Amino acid sequence: MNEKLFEILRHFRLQGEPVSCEPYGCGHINNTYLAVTTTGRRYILQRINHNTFKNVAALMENIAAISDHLLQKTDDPRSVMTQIRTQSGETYLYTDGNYWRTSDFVEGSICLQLPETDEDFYQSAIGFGRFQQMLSDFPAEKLHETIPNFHNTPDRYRIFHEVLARDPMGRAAEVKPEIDFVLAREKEMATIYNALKAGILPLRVTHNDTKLNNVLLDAQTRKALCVIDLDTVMPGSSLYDYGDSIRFGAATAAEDEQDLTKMEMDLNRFRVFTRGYIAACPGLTEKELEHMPMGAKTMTMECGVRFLTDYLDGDHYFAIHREGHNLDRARTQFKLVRDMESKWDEMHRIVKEETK
Ligand code: ADP
Ligand code: GN1
Ligand code: MG
Repeated sequence: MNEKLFEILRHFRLQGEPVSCEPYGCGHINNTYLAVTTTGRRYILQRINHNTFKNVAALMENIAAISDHLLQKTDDPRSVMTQIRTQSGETYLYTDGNYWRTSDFVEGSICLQLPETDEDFYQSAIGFGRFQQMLSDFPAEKLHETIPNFHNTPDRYRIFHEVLARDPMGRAAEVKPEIDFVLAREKEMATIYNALKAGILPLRVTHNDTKLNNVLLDAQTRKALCVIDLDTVMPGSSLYDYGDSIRFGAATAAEDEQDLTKMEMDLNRFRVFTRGYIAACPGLTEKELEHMPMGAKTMTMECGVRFLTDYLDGDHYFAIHREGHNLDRARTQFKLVRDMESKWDEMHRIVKEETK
């Protein structure tokens, strides 16, 4: 196995010869490895999931354009991911039916699965907020849509209905309470999509996958350092980024926690992230601010719907590490949605307080 990975690594312009290459990180989509060479340099090697990303060339063009844009706005090269080219100058390698890319490992950084302190979460808000702000003058027409309808929540529901009707694994009967939970909120979950379509919310260039583990913090200062996982950067709503961060980082337990009594949305974390995001994105409109709680709820619900759909469909999309993994993930999201519903007025009050 390692020899195969070394062979792939040798296609890239690395400093030194590869000496190790091991699976790394907690992503659900790509296969990620940490590679080390004889010089001690470290690299991230990824097999790009081309089931998810159908057009890898377009995807890599997006990443190159975004990184160039960001690089022009910073003096710190560690704050932007650096892709390593292949010996022939390409941004990715296609071999044996797979697509591979390599980037510098961002040294002296940490990547968290849950915030350890409020300040960590605040810094992630600064990181993602600043990223959004820096892309506010990026020409959106240059971007390819890497996953069409990615945060089109009504379309996620449409797919859910389709899979439910087929029920290919015969799993629907055992998850009736979850299905009912999803269906009861279908109409409300179109709010953000409709507001965006009607022009009430502005279309921006957004990251669209703002989990805490997609932003690196500086290990020494613990300040926001570098936004990673740029595969889904596309035109979207700031509420997608804000909401997805709340979904993941304001949660009191891991995304796949099986003990649901541990899962809540922490209002203090909600406040801290809201404060950081508003500080880093001074251009947010009144309508965007007003819709923040709905953004958090919608992104959480949408993610739960996607996990449940994948469970019903036989787990083809999200990598699973145990039986029922996607169902566990769906359940944590629904528990979070329920908790947000019980804290709804407070969420609105907090946004108002942080806007003043
Ligand atoms: P996925 O799309 O599967 O989530 P990511 O690009 O997010 O893949 O990478 C998975 C994990 O690998 C990240 O959460 C992070 O821990 C780590 N990682 C990725 N790129 C880098 C990098 N350039 N430097 C340091 N760590 C990285
Ligand atoms: C996936 O790639 P990763 O693990 O950062 C997914 C997100 C989901 C998330 C749930 C391209 O993110 O949309 O919110 O899992 N990414 C893609 O953990 O589908
Ligand atoms: Mg990721």
